[in-house]
Parts: sequence; structure tokens; C-alpha cells
Amino acid sequence: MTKIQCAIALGSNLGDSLDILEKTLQIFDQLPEIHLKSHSQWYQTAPIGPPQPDYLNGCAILETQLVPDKLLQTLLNIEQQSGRVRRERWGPRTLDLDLLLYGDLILKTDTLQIPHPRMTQRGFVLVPLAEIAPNWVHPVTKKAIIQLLDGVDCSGVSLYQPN
Ligand code: ROI
Repeated sequence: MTKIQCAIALGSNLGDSLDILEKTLQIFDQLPEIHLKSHSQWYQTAPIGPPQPDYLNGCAILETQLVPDKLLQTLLNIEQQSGRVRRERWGPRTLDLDLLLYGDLILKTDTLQIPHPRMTQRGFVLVPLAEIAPNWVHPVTKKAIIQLLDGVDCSGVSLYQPN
């Protein structure tokens, strides 16, 4: 079976976000069906949507043989393990995992849209993704990630500095 490279966005603004995100990378690495190829640094980002604490955001590149549905299910399971009780649409969360890109697949079902429909507008996704996959061509816009960054306001996104 062929292995597909996928891009995942990670975010947290509730609880010990740094610890939650680092543990999530470890979980990725321990799953037999997923290989963690690379991950970005963490970024502190101003919340998009209603007022709430700043987020920590980052991105990871995974290699997997899981079909998109199974990969999504795996991501949801990991979210739940990290203590997320329920998903309020724009509310704070202990862990949010979004499937951004699955090779060059374009897919739209009732439960899953790939590429992620809002990734091209979000600095908190594009900045970390450009760090690890600047030349990945977004299959819908046909633009490389680094090009997509051009049109997006990234003023609320800065490298996280632990103190
Ligand atoms: N805002 C930022 N900065 N980072 C996120 O991960 C994030 N996730 C969300 C909403 C509520 C849209 N805002 C966000 O789901």
C-alpha cells in the first residue's frame, strides 16, 4: 500500500497547552499506522473568533497508509484522549487537530473536506506549515504554501518563547 504524506494543524488554548501539544506529537510517533516526519516550532497566536485566550499552534507532516476517514477518526480519538469533552464551534479547546492536506487529494463528503476549507485564510496555520512544507502545492489554489502566506494577515502570530 502506498504511503501518503499529510499535513496536520495542532492547536490548544486550554490547560497546559505546551505539554498537551508535545504529548500529541509523541502519540503520533507511537502509532504503528502513522510516521511523524516533521513538525514545526510552536507559535503563540491571537484567537480568531470570539474573545478567548491566545492559542499555541503548530503543524506536523505525517506519513500514513490510513485512508482519510480513518486518519480523521484517529485524530478525533487523540483529541478525546487529551480531555476534550465537547467541541464548541468557536470556543476554547484543550486540543484541536485539523487534517489540512492529504497528498494532493481533493475531497468533500458530509464529514470531511480536504484541503481544509479555511486553511488558506489562517495565519496560525500557514506560518507553521510554511516552516516545514513551504513548497507543498495546495491542490485547489495550485499555489505553494509560501505563496499563500502572501495574502494573509500574520500579525497575531509569533514564535512561542517559553520562559
Ligand atoms: N484561533 C487561533 N489563533 N488558533 C486556533 O487554533 C484557533 N482555532 C479555532 C478558532 C476558534 C477558529 N480560532 C483559533 O477553532
